[in-house]
Amino acid sequence: MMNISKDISFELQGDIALIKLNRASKRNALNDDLVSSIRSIFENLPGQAKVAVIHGEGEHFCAGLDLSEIKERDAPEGMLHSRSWHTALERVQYGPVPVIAALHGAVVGGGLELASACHIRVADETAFFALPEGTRGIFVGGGGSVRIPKLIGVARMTDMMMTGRVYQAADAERVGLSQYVVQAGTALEKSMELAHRIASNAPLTNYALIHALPRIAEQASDHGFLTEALMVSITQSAPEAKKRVRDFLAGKAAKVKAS
Ligand code: 1HE
Repeated sequence: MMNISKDISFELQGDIALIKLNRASKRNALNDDLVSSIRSIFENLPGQAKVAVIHGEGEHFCAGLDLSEIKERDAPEGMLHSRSWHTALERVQYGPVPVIAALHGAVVGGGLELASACHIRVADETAFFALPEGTRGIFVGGGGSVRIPKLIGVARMTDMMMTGRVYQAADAERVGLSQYVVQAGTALEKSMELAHRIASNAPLTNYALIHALPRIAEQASDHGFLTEALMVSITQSAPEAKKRVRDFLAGKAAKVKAS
């Protein structure tokens, strides 16, 4: 049974799970309740869901950690708090389905950590990305130091945290913080379009992309080649894959088009 906060909403639109941060008055800042709701939603996704899309209500995707909660926290509490984010965002990244983040306005601090746990980031032109932890005298605690360098490299993340550098949407796409940049107000629409496309993939291929690809990237090459061979042999043995290949050979499936 899902136990979710009033500050987040969940609905199933066909086979797409739509999750909305719904705390616009605090710029969707993530308090403990919201973090545990994110965990609960991703642990309890209904079986019909093939893809999830996460977005934010109001002018901003997410202002990051709710700073009002850290005032009195001591070191052991801080440790457990950070670990609770790790667990929740691990459920997002390594859950059953691909997750798309539809971004606009502030994607900062823990908001960027949440976005970086998703598989695809679609930003509209209003989106801006920053890691104000550096200037707040703290550090990333929601897995950002592990995930964000994989998107943009250690040097760019160091710069963001040391100097407070803010990336606007176009530059963010150029450096790899997002994979798409779209017109203001259309990030959700574009995300839904991509979600429908992804939902039509063979489920085992999507699963391999979520679970095998990032792990292969961290394996030594010879292990990676072996894992890859296992994945391709398993995916291609599924009846669905055989049908898709037969359809292509019979001229019944879409060709790859230049645009
Ligand atoms: C908040 C938060 C928050 C807004 N925690 N309350 N993140 C940050 O350091 C980013 C802090 N926030 C901002 O820089 C700005 O709020 C925004 C650029 C996101 C939005 O600006 P704006 O002008 O639209 O809103 P605002 O007037 O600044 O904020 C509206 C309200 O939301 C206000 O509260 P109010 O009661 O006075 O109305 C703000 O205090 C509140 N608010 N952001 C708490 N973050 C796992 S470790 C992760 C570590 C981090 O994420 S650190 C980075 C935190």
